[in-house]
Amino acid sequence: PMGVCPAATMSLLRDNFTGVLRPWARPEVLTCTSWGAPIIWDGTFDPDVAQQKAGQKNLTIGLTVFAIGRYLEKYLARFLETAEQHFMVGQRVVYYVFTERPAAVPRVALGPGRRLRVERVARERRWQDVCMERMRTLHAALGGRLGREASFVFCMDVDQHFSGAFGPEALAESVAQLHAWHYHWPRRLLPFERDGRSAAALAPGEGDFYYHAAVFGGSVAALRELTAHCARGLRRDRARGLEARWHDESHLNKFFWLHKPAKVLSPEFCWSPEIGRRAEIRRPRLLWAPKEYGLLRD
Ligand code: 2GW
Ligand code: MN
Repeated sequence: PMGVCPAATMSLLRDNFTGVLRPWARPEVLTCTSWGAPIIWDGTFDPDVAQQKAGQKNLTIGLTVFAIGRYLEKYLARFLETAEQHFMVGQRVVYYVFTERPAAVPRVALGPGRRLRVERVARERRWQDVCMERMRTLHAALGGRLGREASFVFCMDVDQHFSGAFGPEALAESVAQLHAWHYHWPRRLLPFERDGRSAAALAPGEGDFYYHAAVFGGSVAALRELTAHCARGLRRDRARGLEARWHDESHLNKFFWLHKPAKVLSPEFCWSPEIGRRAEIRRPRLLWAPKEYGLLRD
């Protein structure tokens, strides 16, 4: 079956960060990539062992989120409250909220070992620029205090909430999220940027998976590279009057094509309830809020 890994890959998997993976526990899905990175599905790891191992390393895990304009009132409180219940419980966590209105950030009760920092950013006029500016802002933050206090960081969209444990099984040098709408599509139909003039372009036949920019993570060093790459590509495209099909997400997909992620998260980690039930989606960890583009994208 397609989910079974070759022996060489299996030994790579055993050496993986958590060292607790059971890829054979989900024979009906793909549990490793062609380059030997584990694809994390529910049941392929032991959350208790992952937590215990991460605890021994005494990590600080960063979680960054942008909440600009109406997205602050609409999504931030629930995102943070549910992160308190589910994100890296038992580890040291530092939230970084980027907003143009620090005073409006809701006061969320934080568990022990968990802190929240608020960073002021300028508000971009176009919504596309709100999304794209994140790469440059993250790059700067990773080179500053965030980079000094965290060892691993996850960068997420705010228009979603946690609905299940999102723990240290998701940590690795670099982590990409399979896009819930596209994980079972044929590769040639994936919505990569195909315009060869764009820095984000992938040629026909290129592209492993379509990754979702709502969740990506990794070590500070890896994320410094990722954000630099994406910010550079966005800047080059803009200088040529181009904008990639899915904005920063297109550039993220180009980066992960060139620099393969060390770990891939199944769509269970960031699921869209609008898709409906799927047998292979056992326990979603994050759920997207319904899209209200008509209301919010003006
Ligand atoms: C973005 C688009 C239209 C209207 C508003 C905004 C907006 C985004 C905003 O007004 N304020 C704000 O804080 N944001 C932040 O950018 C927020 O963290 C949000 O979750 C993130 C991405 O925007 P979002 O969630 O509306 O876009 P999605 O869910 O369609 O995102 C995918 O595609 C984007 C590029 O078009 C990004 O790559 C994103 O990471 C993807 O998940
Ligand atoms: Mn989103």
